[in-house]
Amino acid sequence: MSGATARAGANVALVKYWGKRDEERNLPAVGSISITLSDLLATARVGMGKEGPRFRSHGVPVSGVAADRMAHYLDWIAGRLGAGAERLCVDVEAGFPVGAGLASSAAIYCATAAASAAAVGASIDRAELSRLARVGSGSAARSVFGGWVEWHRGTREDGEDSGAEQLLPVADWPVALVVAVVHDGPKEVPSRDAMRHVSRTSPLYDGWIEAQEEDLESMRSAIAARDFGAVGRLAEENCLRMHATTFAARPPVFFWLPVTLAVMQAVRQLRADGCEAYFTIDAGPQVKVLCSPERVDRVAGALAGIPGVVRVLRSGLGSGVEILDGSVPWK
Ligand code: 2P0
Repeated sequence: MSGATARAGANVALVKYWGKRDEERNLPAVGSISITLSDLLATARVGMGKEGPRFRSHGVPVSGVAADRMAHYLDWIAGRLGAGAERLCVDVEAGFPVGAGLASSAAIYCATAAASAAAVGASIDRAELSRLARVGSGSAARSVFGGWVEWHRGTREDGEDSGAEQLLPVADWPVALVVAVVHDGPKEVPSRDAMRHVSRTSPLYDGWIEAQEEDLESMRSAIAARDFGAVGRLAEENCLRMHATTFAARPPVFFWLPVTLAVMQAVRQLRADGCEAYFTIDAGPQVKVLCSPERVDRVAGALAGIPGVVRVLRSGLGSGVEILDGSVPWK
């Protein structure tokens, strides 16, 4: 059986993707800007076979909605890559909690897209790969690239202008991220469902869309200027605005736990004490804290001491998806 293996890192958005303009093609209602991580990695091995489960995790068959979603995607990408007759299957391994608000779907779908392209011998570049990964999970479009990344909203109906590009490679500005894991289980509401519900029912959603372009512009400038304080402040504001849309939904969606707020307060206290660090939170209760590599130990130590913090993860910035083995014209 021929096949290929790819590895991708999760990414964390500093200006968030929240809402879609097309659910089938995963076209976002807004652009977003993220950093790709080096230490929260997922590996996907894609093979071809007439029988057997389409989706395994660490060798164990996955069932239910997640399996149906992956099978649908594998059929779609095989068709797009001109290998429609092939029945693709995938085995993924994530080195961090899945479905817990740690962007596992970004890493998994990005690695699956890259391994699929390599397995069928498709000759595509990273920009094309980003658009293919996007259809699996929107945020996967960003994990194709390393360092600092922007995913463009695009305006075309076919989505051909909605992919990611690199703003800065890792070496140009290597920041660090500390994750306070405050809840170990799967999250209550998948982000896909929450996004749909919020965009349909929250009276604050229109304001979110309206403010996004300015945040994107300010974030691009802050990154270009390597202005850490501006990046951090914008990231916190954008995150809080996204969560405000969820609180205002009918019925409301709460991703936070009490300890989520305790971590946010600890980050503000660190700043008051002269340790520059900024938080962001995605569709779950975990808090991700941006700081410089020199401050990781101090930040991690402070977060680990907060009652209710289960674990602290540390990561640098990664260099984007890579093929580990397979016969690959993929570049
Ligand atoms: C982000 N999130 O920009 C935002 C912030 C969650 C909060 O991207 O439906 O799993 O697969 O496109 O990519 C999570 O959404 O959603 C996400 P789908 P995805 O990181």
